[in-house]
Amino acid sequence: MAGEPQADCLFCKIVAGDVPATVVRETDTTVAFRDINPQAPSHVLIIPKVHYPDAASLAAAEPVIAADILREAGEVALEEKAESYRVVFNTGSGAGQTVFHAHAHVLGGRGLQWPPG
Ligand code: IU
Repeated sequence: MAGEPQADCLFCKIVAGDVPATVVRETDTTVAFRDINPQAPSHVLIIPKVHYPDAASLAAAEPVIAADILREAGEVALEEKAESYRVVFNTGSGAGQTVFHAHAHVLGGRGLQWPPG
């Protein structure tokens, strides 16, 4: 069923506590944890506790939770003392998505180039 945990999903396992992660924030609907392969001095992932394969499908089914993720991005940036930061939703393998459970990357702590690669 839509939103239900998927047995083969790494981020569902992190939500369940079955795979360790360095959690920095948690709400009723989201978990924020440090990326294991950071691309900036501060690189935090924010995921919904429900399973949807990407940000757009999450927003279509659960718009309030999608908004929770954006609000959490601001809270993470504040806690990380990132005055400027970038929120990225890689969507599709051609855009670099490797984990098909919706997630926001929050990157900060250095200057960020535009356009991204
Ligand atoms: P992507 O947008 O799907 O490529 O992002 C997935 C991220 O998940 C990527 O930056 C990985 O470094 C990160 N990650 C993680 O934090 N912990 C893990 O166990 C695995 C991937 I696998």
